[in-house]
Amino acid sequence: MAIQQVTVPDIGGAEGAEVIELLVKVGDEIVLDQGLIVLESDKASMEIPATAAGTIVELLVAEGDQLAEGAAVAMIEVAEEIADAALAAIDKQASIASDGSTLDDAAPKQGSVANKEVSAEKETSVAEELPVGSDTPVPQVEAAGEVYAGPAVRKLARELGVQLQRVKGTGPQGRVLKEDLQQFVRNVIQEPAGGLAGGMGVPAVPETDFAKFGEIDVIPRSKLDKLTAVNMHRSWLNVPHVTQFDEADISDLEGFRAGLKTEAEQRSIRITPLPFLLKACALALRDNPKINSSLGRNGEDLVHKKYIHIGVAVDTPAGLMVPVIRDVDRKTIWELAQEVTELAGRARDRKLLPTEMQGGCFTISSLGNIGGNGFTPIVNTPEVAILAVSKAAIKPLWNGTEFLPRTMLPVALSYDHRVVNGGDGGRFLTRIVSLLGDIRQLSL
Ligand code: CAO
Repeated sequence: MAIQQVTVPDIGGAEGAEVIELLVKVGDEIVLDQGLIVLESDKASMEIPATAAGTIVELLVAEGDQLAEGAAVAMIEVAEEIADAALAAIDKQASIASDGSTLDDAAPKQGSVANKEVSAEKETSVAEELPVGSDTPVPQVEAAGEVYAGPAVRKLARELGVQLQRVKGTGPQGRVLKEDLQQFVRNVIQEPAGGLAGGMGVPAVPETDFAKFGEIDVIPRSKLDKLTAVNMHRSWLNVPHVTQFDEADISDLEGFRAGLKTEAEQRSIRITPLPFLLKACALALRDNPKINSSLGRNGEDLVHKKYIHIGVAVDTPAGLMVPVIRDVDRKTIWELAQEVTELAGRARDRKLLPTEMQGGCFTISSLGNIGGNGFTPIVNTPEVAILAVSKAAIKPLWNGTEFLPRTMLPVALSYDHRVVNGGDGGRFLTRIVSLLGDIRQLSL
């Protein structure tokens, strides 16, 4: 029987990801690609799949561990028929290895790297302390001295000048998480500072004892939900938002889409209005480069991007995720439809890589299948604009002589008013509406 070690694959440059769930235990029989553990990084949660079918003989990680690429996850006793093929492959690799090492030699090396990373986390912080007034209340610290925190958190603490001992950790064994650090800084910022006239700042919402008013359940929020909250709050506080509304007449587009039904079935592709929206946004972004930009150097520069990558907000049981579709302007409607379905599916199965959620220039948030006739989305910084799409409805439209029943799609564009002026926003949204209203322009 061959034993195979499963390690963490390339997780897209994430500095470390936390084990949030063990999906198997020692003795479990597993199939190829079956999820073994769930990792959660700052950007995504993902399952690490089995690289062979067989039996789990050893699990090398526990919930709360921080893992990097190459860290050992589990040992699998490979099922017999696969083992023969695997052994043949190992023999072949061993015979061509120039330094004479075999796969068995490599396994402990990977394990020792992972172990080193874990033990390195348990060290005393020497970071400088945040300059807080002596009368500023500070969250309670469980224990002085040693602090449990991952390398990414330590790095952030150093950058912010926060002494980690002062931060209350809410992770396993009191480990300090990134959100704890962010909450600590938020608390400090929100406290009335003696130096500011009138104690200006964002007043904290007072704690409420809800149990006083009736029965309650307290449910810990998922890491993804908490990260989304931090991102939303940061965008909301940093970006002066303006939201502009319009309606696109998509009657012809809907007719065209209905006509694609048979071909879509043959191609096994589900075609919704979303790929057309992606295409319209890509063309409008190409014509309005200011919307396809980000602020650089703290507002000193505007970074124009020559690529058009668009994020699509996906509602998943674990929380909101925004996979990014690359080079939307260069893809066909069929390609876009297929990619949206594939990425949304993997987002819901927690199989997206962090790199698949990076590099977006613009975001579409569609609640079209849910309902509502409009909402004001929050800009997904460092992007400068986002499009909200609501449910299409048939409405009477005056054509100059009579009212005609037309399918109208409500759209709303929120933009960062530091970068995008009303005129820019208006032109951009009008272009999207015009493209959606004229399927010929969209396909050119
Ligand atoms: N008006 C009317 N019907 C619409 C529509 C719209 N604007 N958009 C989609 N539909 C229809 C689709 O055509 C489909 O029906 P048919 O199969 O009969 O054609 C049905 O609604 C279901 O669509 P869908 O939601 O499965 O697919 P989609 O391509 O429209 O959207 C995705 C994919 C991933 C964007 C969506 O499933 C999703 O997760 N939306 C939520 C995004 C979100 O949470 N935004 C808020 C973020 S801020 O909190």
